[in-house]
Amino acid sequence: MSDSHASHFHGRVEDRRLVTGAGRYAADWDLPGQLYACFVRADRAHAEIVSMKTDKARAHPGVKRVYTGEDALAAGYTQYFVIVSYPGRGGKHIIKPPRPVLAARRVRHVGDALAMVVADSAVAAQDAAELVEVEYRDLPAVVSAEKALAPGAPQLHEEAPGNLAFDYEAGSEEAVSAAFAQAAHVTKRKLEVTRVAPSPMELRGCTVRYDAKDGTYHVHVCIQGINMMRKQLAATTGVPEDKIVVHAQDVGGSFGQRSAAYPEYCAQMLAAKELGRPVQWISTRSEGFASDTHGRGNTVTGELALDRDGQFLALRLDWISDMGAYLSATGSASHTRNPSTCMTGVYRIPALYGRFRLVFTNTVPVAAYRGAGRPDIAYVIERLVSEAAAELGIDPVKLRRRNFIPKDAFPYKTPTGSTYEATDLHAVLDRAIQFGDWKGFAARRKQSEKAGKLRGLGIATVIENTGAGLFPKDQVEIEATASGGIDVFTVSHSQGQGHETTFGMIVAEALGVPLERVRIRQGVKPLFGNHTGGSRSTVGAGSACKLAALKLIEQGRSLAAEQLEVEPSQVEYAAGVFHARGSKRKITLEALAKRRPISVMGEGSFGSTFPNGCHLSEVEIDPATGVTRIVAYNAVDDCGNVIDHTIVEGQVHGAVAQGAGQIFGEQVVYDRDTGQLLTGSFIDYIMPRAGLVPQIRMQDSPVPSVNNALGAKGVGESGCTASIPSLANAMMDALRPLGVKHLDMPFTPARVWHAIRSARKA
Ligand code: MCN
Repeated sequence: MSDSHASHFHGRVEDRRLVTGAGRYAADWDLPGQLYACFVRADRAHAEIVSMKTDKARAHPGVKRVYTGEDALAAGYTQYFVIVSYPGRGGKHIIKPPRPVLAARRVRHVGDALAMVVADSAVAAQDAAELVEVEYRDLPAVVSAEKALAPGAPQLHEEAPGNLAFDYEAGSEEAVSAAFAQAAHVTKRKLEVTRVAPSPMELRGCTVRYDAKDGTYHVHVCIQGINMMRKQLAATTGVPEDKIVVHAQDVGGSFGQRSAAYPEYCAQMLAAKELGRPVQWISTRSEGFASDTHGRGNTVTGELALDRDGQFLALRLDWISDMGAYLSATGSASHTRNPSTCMTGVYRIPALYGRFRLVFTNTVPVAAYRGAGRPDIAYVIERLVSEAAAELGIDPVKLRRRNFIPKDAFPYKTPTGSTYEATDLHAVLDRAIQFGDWKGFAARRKQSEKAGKLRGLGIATVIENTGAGLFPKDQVEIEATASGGIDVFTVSHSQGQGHETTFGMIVAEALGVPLERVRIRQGVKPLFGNHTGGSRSTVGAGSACKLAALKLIEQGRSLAAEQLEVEPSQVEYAAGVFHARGSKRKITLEALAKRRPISVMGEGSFGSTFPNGCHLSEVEIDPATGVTRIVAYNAVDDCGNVIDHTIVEGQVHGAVAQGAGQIFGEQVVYDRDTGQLLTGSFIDYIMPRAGLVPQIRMQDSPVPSVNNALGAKGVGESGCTASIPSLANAMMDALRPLGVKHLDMPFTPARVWHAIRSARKA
């Protein structure tokens, strides 16, 4: 992308607002008369609440009311929305134990909210919250999903015996067993996909106002889209969706985490109505670590069966997901349907079988996190493939090529029921090995060796499904206004993806008008459609933008025909102007809209797209310290037609940085005995620093999608999906020659150093 970059781009439309401090985030709402909430949170992982004394807190100056779990139970705010509606093994459905929005009688993770103090000021609320006295009876805690499944483990919910929330399977167990019986070689690994804390810059926050006149709740909150938020709030509170108005302007990052209607928001709804004043709550960063959903958290045993020639015969997975103490809206789909959808990766594997178990533990709930299961499955497949190549002494590129789904097999129906749309895997790989100078690696490794360093080359060839969504269609409304502007209304909400720019470009290009005339308005009209997530907005809302723009031209054509006194078929349109064919008569779209604003709706159902790519990475390890540097990163992606190259580069760059973060440092750690959160701040939770992220070089190798009006495939998550396996494979490539057989992420200096020392001793 950078190489062929001849962009007309002069910065994102939203950037001036955002970098000059003119953005409006959750904490910027300041409603007249607003009160402030502070949550009392569990300081332990698992305990019964024996008693709670709130009298001192209630007597604290400025305090209006203290809410507890009993209030949540009395209101009936105990249920929550979970996307998964499909059955699992044996036709059994997912178990959703109740979760009162303030924990009642029992707390199940450090940070579980059990009381809410509402006061005149944030300081008063916080001071009073410290006066709430809780007497607990401690219960044993379990923070590992595997341990939670073991007999005799502490039990979190009586509704979920054995802590098992859902037992799901995909593929054919029989076919896989038969294929394994024929295998000449089996590569087996148990792999950790660590639990991480998505850490958007903006802290989570919400302000709720209740309008007693019409019984409407106005919820000002950081979101990924209004519809998903309303649906969830309604599911918990029983308030009809049309009585919930969600307001949001700018959102400072989400990565899946802001899609949930968290319990805090519902507790605030309770208070805003009862107290008759708006109630605001803004999280702190440490509170966020203990109450914002985490991501990933899978332990996967994978087995790849190959024949004598290195052809893949079958893949078997035993996938155990740590869901935390309660189910989030998205986590259970992220760790069942999403990985099973792309379980064959980019390979023709005749037999697939995966068993996916979702498990409750005494930890923060897990939800979708950039990629939502796709990086996890790509990691498992790509590590197995590279390990198999090493075990068999086959070049990892050759092994991949040998097993790629051939170009003429697309659209390709996978054994787990997906239909991959067309792409050209060999073209992507060819370009990548040339771009990343695969052949020159041996010489570069020698150079590193001379300097006393270990060099490794990692490859990942990955595919993921994006698009589709909870709501079966996406709507966009466009209005040509009397003031000459083009207003575009969407319910998809940008959290940093630059939709004001790219959606604006789609409309501006379809209408042939300057981008400055187009204004993207997110979440202000209650349209039908999906939230931003699953890298689906361009495919969904973006396509609807194009269809709406084309419809606007058609609508304008009929109106212009009346003005120009010709048949509509005689009216031509170009660059904002309607002409009567064969005459000089014309009228602009602007002039038409001045007479009467023109409003149209574009809508459609757009299926999944399957972006894919090959990322080559090189690392250099200092064996004396275990410190690793990423010395090269070359990405080739097929995301179909690109709307804007700079934005796509930014998306890939950010996602690769997140992948590198997970591979080299990020990990949520709980004390395995007490269940205390050990990584509750950025001192202990290692975010990727600028120095970790190398220059990321990118090229595209597009095959346009046939599933949507733009020919685009999603790109927002693909950098995570590819970088995690690519970097891990690079690490293993560097360490394997020393005799290191296995290492899990994160590849921290200490872990790498220990692995090198143990291998040398052995
Ligand atoms: N784009 C493009 N050409 C394409 C595909 C996309 O120009 N062929 C542009 C789009 O128009 C959009 C951006 O790239 O401006 C991402 O588009 P898309 O792939 O459709 O993904 P979404 O807009 O649906 O974004 C969701 C995706 C997800 S799921 C997560 S998580 C994520 C991500 O995007 N969270 C982000 N990127 C993020 N970026 C920022 N800054 N902050 C987050 O929270």
